Amino acid sequence: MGSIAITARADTTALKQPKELFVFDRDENGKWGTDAEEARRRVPYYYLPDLLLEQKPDLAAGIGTFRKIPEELNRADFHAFLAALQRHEQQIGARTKADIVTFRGIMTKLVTLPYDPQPFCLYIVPFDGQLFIKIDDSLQTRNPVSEKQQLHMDTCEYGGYKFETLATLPKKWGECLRTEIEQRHEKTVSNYSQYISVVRSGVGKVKTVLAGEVDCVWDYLPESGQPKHYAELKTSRIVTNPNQAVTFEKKLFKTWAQCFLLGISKVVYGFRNDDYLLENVEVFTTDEIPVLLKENKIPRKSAPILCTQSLKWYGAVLEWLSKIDRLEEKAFRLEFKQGDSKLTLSEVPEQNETLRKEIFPEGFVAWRRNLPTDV
Ligand code: 0WD
Ligand code: CA
Repeated sequence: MGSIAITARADTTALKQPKELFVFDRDENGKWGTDAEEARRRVPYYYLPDLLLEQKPDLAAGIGTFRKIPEELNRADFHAFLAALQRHEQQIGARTKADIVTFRGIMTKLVTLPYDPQPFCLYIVPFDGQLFIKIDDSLQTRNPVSEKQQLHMDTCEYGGYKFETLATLPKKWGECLRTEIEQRHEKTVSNYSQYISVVRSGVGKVKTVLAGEVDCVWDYLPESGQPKHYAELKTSRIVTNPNQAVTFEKKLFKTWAQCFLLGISKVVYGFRNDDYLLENVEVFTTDEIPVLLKENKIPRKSAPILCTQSLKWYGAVLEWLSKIDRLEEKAFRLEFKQGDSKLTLSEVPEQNETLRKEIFPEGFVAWRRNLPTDV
């Protein structure tokens, strides 16, 4: 049906400052809710005193008791998202203005493509004049790895959540019990609960509504949510040679895209050694990362990562996607194959019905159909 070369660039990098529309969350039992106030009461707050760091905490400690949500319950869940969107629209009495509605992680894949060309398969489903974009969950397979490598990957995954547990409080500092602050290293690590922020942003004329997971509040949470008060937490191996520096740059670039898309202003990296002990912590502002990447003088084989190039590409892709016919209820596949120099768009009529069931809850369809089109 069509394609876009990955060398395509828009003239402008003018992105609208992301504005949070509402939030929702998943609780410790894995149950999604639509109540924004409840989610705001349960969002974690960043708090990592130097004293804790001086003890070089073990990020692998307690791995045997990890409360890990089963993979099949941890997919990007459109039903949960659209149920929350419906509740928000009912409260304000209007449809959310948007050209594209999707998850932030999907847009991260698009933004980072020029410097990290990983294959993906997305589905684009027009409904009510808007494009809903979903990832093909069945393709989220992993390459086979050795037992040792798997153990290392599992430990790193656990270590990331352990770092979150050590670096955040379950509520504001002043509302925490002393034990909640001081006994965090003994707390069971879990990835059941999740706080999701839904923001409106866009490039040029294309308006996007993105839902993305947020780790914690950086300082305080204003009445009307401004995503600049959030922080993203990450862990990485300490950087001790140029090769590791190049690897870390790529991670930092992906983290920049992830945060930039939601308007999150702080990134906190916890650096661990080969024994999974936390050695130090560094805070980056999202805005400074493009400068760091551009000016970092390390020996490298490839060209430095330029975030502006990524944004011009993102602008070109969104503009191209926004031209898809949204009036007819068709279904499309947007694919990037390994080694390709373009994204291809094709119609997938045979998947139309299944995709619509996967994406749209009945209540949302009924709600939108009953809304007058001019509000
Ligand atoms: O394949 C899955 N199970 C995925 C689930 C892939 C992508 C997203 N998700 C879920 C998330 O858990 C969340 O509920 O979708 C929702 C929205 O996600 P998003 O913000 O659009 O996702 P993204 O930006 O890709 O990732 C944000 C966080 C990750 O944080 P880190 O710091 O690791 O980037 O979502 C989690 C993870 O905590 N997450 C995953 N958890 C388990 N398996 C995965 C995954 N494959 N991908 C992201
Ligand atoms: Ca994180």
